[in-house]
Amino acid sequence: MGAERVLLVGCELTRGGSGWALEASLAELGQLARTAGLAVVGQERQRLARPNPATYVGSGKAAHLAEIASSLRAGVVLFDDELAPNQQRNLEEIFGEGIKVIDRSALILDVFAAHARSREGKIQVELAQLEYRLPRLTRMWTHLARQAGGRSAGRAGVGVRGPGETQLEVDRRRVRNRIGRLRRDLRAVAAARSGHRERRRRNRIPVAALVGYANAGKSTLMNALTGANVRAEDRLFATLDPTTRRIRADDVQMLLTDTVGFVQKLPANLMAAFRATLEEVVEADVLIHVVDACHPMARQQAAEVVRVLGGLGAADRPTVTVLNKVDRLPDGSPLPDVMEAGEPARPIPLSALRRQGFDELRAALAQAARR
Ligand SMILES: Nc1nc2c(ncn2[C@@H]2O[C@H](COP(=O)(O)OP(=O)(O)OP(=O)(O)O)[C@@H](O)[C@H]2O)c(=O)[nH]1
Ligand SMILES: [Mg+2]
Repeated sequence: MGAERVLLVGCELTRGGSGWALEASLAELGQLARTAGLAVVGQERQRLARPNPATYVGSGKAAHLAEIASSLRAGVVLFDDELAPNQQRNLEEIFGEGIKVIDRSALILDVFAAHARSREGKIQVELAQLEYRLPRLTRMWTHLARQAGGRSAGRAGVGVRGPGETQLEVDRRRVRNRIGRLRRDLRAVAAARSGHRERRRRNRIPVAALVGYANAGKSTLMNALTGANVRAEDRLFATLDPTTRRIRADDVQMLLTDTVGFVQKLPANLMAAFRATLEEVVEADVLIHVVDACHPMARQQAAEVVRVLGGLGAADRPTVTVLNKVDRLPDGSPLPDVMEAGEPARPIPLSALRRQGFDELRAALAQAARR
């Protein structure tokens, strides 16, 4: 069986753009789609003053997309921006049977679900997926079928429990119950994790956390510095679960943690669900911000990481910024300028693959840890 065929759709809002060129955002969406095992068969764009409340794109464009999708034999139409539940439903109606409509958030959740290994990671992903799906459950699979025993079937309103509920209401209740359960499980795992951190703190071992955009080379650097055997691959979200190892930076013993990378437009409920994992980052003494120096959007990627860290309350943490993959930069080409205005330290050029720049990194780490 071949991979499922997907048509990408990106919109450029003429107001309130994010600074990401549409092309770059679509390229990243395509990379995410391939990571999820989909085959990208086409790309469509539209410039919009504001999203159409019913169909996100304009209604003429929606009809046009239906034609293109069927001529390309695409089974999935993937939107780069988050669709409201009703927009998704309306589009599915326009595209007709056999064509699924999903958005970047749903895709990211799928990729996370496929990569989660630890119990905690799996709980976090399932929680985020259910929260995403809850408002999107439809009557499609239920046709308002009344449950057996529904006496007051005709008059049962939303929120009425027990006999008389529609199948949709039952489904929603099940999902809500499951969400409640997952939240409790997560609290228990998070408590164990914070216990670990507490012990580390008592042992006074400083912790450095690798942070950065997805695919920047965090795990490769982790492996090179610590001899760990973390999976490092040329795809987004290769790492979800945090790994921690000891390192020596000059005369300072430290712990180094590798964790999930960021991309733009990470779904908010995913960030919330990953709070416990991300606390490893938030509570680190030092951050190593790994930037892919070869990436055409290096500057925007670095800014996005800084923005996400700010949202997590870690913006003021001592940070060592490294420009990774310099071995791939053509000779004489300038390093990208990724520093925020007013930042004192210069970024350290480095190659995790060739183990270049490590002395300077160790010295900077030791200095930051002693502070
Ligand atoms: N040329 C070159 N490639 C590198 C370097 N560091 C990492 N890579 C490659 O970049 C890709 C991504 O590396 P990872 O270490 O998995 O990146 P990551 O930041 O951990 O990615 P996620 O876990 O997905 O966020 C892999 O194909 C690496 O081989 C480097 O210094 N030079
Ligand atoms: Mg990784």
